[in-house]
Amino acid sequence: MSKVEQAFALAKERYAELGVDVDAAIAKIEKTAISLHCWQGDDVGGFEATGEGLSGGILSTGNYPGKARTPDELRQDAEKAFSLIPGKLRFNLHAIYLENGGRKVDRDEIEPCHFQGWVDWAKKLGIGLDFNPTFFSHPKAADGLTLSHPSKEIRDFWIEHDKRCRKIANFFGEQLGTECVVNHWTPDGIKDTPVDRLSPRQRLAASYDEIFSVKYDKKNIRDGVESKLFGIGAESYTVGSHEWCMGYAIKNNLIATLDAGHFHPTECISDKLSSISMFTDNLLLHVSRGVRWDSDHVVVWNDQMRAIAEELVRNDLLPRTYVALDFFDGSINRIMAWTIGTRCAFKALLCAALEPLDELRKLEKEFNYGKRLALLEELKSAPFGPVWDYYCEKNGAPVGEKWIAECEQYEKDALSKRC
Ligand code: RNT
Ligand code: ZN
Repeated sequence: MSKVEQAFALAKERYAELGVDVDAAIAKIEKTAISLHCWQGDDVGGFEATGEGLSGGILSTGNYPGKARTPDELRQDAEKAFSLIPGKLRFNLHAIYLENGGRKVDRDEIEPCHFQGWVDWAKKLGIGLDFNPTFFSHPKAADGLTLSHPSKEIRDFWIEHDKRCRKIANFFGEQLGTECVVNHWTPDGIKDTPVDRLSPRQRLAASYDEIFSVKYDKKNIRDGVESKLFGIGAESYTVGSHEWCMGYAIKNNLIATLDAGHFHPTECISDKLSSISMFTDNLLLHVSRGVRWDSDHVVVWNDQMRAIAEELVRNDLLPRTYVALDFFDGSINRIMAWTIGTRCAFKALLCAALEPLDELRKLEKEFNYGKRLALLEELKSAPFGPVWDYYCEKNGAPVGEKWIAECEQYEKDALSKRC
């Protein structure tokens, strides 16, 4: 027996004393996929090569060397991250990550063929792909409005873009045999207090109505609309607010995407999951970490991450939740960023699955809140580490800090050669 297995055996005994079936918990998390976002690999740059900088009220800061400059580099980097992460993964693309063969292909011209390279790669790895229309970093988004713009011409341009994105997503679903989750996020908003908060929201609804009037098989594509509180340069008004997106999603049988950084700083998405789960079939999460604002810091295993994971497990929401990540830190090694964030997300899920739920529920029902609190606190020092190590080993990923050296080696061998 290896040291990892020995420690695991003892930990398993201890959890059994607490009434927890460790093997069942591991099996549950092994079924859960996390969608790794491509955009951490190159600071939301994409491959349109138009020279347009990142806009839309989001910001990637930092200039750490070695970012991916081509689709091949991004794929190679992602594969490195995959090898360091234990668990089932998907890959989440944005429309700007097309392969245009050096020819300008505008957003209203993209086709499935521009993503064939990604599909081939996903097939090779046996993973699913998710997708996002890109409503930012484009001259036609310069007013801060896209699908809700007062000009019909601009709205039509973006409607066409999104329709094409859904067609591409449907192609992904068909090709890969797993539904492609499309997240629709528009940066639409206004810097200073608007006098008309209603018309842009009505226009946004009319635009989405047209986009979603094209029906696809749900086996291939699922659609979520992502809300937001505010963005840089759109501090006073966001067209697709939480109420708007939740209302639109519920009314139209879509998914309301919840990004952990898109609410008031003391508001947590964990508390929203049980409520929304009653009114939509599925949930789509953008697991992120806001620091003071929607800063998209790398996800860590903090209280918020723990609470999100606990809510998903306690309410048995994992089977109908699409877990995607959304952070972009350009100030550190980007493969480390991916690996830290995704390992933490899996870690949080596994830890949440190790609760004696029946017992805790029973205590709560009996109003025995003292014992409930006592047990929850004791659980915090239960031997989770050995279970996590075993889970990593079982799923072919490095145990403990060993992955860091692998990342450093990759930086030496590959990243440092990019200048
Ligand atoms: C922006 C949204 C959105 C983006 C990605 C790149 O605030 O969170 O999801 O981060 O589409
Ligand atoms: Zn997001």
